[in-house]
Amino acid sequence: MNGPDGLGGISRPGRLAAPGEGITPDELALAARNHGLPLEALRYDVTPPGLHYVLVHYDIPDASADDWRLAVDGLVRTPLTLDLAALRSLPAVTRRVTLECAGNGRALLTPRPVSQPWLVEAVGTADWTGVPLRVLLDEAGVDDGAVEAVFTGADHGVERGVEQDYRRSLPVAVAAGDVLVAYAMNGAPLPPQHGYPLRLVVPGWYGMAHVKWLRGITLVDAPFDGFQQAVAYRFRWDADDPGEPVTRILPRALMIPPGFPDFMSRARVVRPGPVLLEGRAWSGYGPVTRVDVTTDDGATWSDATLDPADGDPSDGHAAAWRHWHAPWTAAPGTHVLGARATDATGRTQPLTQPWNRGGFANNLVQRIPVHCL
Ligand SMILES: Nc1nc2c(c(=O)[nH]1)N[C@H]1C(S)=C(S)[C@@H](COP(=O)(O)O)O[C@H]1N2
Ligand SMILES: [Mo]
Repeated sequence: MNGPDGLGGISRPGRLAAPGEGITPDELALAARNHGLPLEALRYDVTPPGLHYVLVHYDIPDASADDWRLAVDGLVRTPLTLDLAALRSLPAVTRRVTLECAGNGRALLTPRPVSQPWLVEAVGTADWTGVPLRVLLDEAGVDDGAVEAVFTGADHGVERGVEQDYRRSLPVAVAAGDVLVAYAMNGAPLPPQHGYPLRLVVPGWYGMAHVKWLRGITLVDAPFDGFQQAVAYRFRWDADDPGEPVTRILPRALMIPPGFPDFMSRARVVRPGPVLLEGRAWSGYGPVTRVDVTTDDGATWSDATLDPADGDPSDGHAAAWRHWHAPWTAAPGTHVLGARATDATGRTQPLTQPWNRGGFANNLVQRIPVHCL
């Protein structure tokens, strides 16, 4: 079916859903490809294979580790071309990192930005193994004039009329910090959907920065103005606003929905008596220092107990989620549960939706209706 552009709608601009407009077939197709974390899987410190959320803009490329090459070029003294064997021969590090899509929460917004319709489940935690990016940058020798590193994936597509390879940049100072070029996830080669054979991992940053199927790193002397940097992933309030870039992950707590679900509505059923409320909390700005829990839809809040931070704390960076728990005694009736994370910088979760046109970084407190029977 051809749209007004004569190309089946491939150059349609981004849009907001009309009042009362349900999820469209296009959004359903995206949701079927890009799945979330089943919330009961919040029970695992490290998300088991296949349960980590997935977000792929175009197609998963056909890739083979045997002939994969990573080029490091642009403003460097010695351009490099590395194969997987060369990368594996360098000292490896493993980091436990919680990854979250910047669009998490989008489908709950009013009006709804029409795109991948996440509710709250676009998150997962993995142990990523690879080479610190700074090792490769040191080996190549970054020129003083370089301001950003541009990362290119092997996937190709068209988005709002712009044909492109998936590309994102980081300022050189960020790239030379805590960033990994990873070839393993949870001790095994990356699965195809998570970037096989090579991806970037940028602890603390929303998912769009973690370029998968990484084939090129180019040092440039001006801020990168590619689509995924200058058009997408910006906080805008109207279509003409140049906006601010989306960067680090805002705090969020999620609760494992207690009891058992109704098949269609996923409303929860619990029995009267003690119920352990538990979940995970994370922030890309610093350690989560507090989680508050409500069982009366935000009328009152009480402190949950935080377990020690997970993963490797050696660099003091809060890269993985923390487990939390709180006791509750369920009484017959309907209750709305929620949890609210606060981090060491004082950032916390809003109680009313933080709307923007792309539906990014919507860390509104999760609401879980529960029927106690
Ligand atoms: N090359 C490439 N890298 C990419 C993407 C992509 O479409 N292509 N999607 C990005 C987005 S928006 C997210 S949220 C994360 C998702 O990573 P995951 O699928 O491993 O969870 O990958 C990022 N890296
Ligand atoms: Mo994303």
